[in-house]
Amino acid sequence: MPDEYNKLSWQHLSPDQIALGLTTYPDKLLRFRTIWISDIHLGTRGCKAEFLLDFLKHTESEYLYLVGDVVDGWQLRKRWYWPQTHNDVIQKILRRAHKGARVFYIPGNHDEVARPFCNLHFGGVFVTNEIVHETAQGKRLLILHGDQFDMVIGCAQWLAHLGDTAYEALLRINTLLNFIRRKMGFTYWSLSAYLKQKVKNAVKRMSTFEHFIAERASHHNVDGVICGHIHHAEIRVIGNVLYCNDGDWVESCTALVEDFDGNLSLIHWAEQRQQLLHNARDTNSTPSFEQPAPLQRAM
Ligand SMILES: [Mn+2]
Repeated sequence: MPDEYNKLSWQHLSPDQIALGLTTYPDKLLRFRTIWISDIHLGTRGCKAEFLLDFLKHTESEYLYLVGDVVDGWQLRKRWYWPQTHNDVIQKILRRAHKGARVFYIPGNHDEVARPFCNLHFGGVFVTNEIVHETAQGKRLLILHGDQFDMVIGCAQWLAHLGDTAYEALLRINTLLNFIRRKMGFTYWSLSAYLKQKVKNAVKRMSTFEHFIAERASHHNVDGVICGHIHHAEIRVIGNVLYCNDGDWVESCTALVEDFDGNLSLIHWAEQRQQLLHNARDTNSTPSFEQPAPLQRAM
């Protein structure tokens, strides 16, 4: 069954197929010191809530950071879409906070309605615009959503996600287009060159975004920065700053995690799930980290 799950193109799974894949390894649990997730876009059809629920079911952490765009207020305002699974995601997160995990919520641009509630607690979830996390190695990481740097991104972002197949198809369309243009007496116009330029610009903008954020972090006297927003998971060093992006749960189903030694890594849940759970401990084994000490009562 695990192999079958791996072979499936998970973006086009039917609910039955999802159930098939996700019922494997019911008792396995991955433990981390910290988990960062963002760009969940609850309230949209694109949201991969089943995969996120599965991820939440099989993971545990002392700290959980929700790095923005958890709920897509823009889409919900246009058309109400709120299936049970989206409710379950919220419930699971709140339950974590209830069970003692330190949960932080950094609103993004799609859930900017939550921004006025910064510096307040809701059901054990602390809402904040920016926060610094200290890893087990003592590294200080600034966490923000990242839309503050939107002016450097522009609108042709989707072009950067075009795969090779799509690009090949465009080349063929271009040939056909110019055949017609020639017949009609027009001059050659390269659609592919035009789009290639657009893609190049989009990629350039993305890297400008990353550099902007890294720059910002270097002014904050921190070792690194963690953000979301551009739906592109990554860990890399820019200048003398560690740049981390936790990706999204619309396309890539990615999370950033910190282990108990303070090492950061990215998890591509759909691809790595089977392997990770195969190597994981059973749910019932002893926790690998100390629960926060209960409050001492003065005698
Ligand atoms: Mn965003």
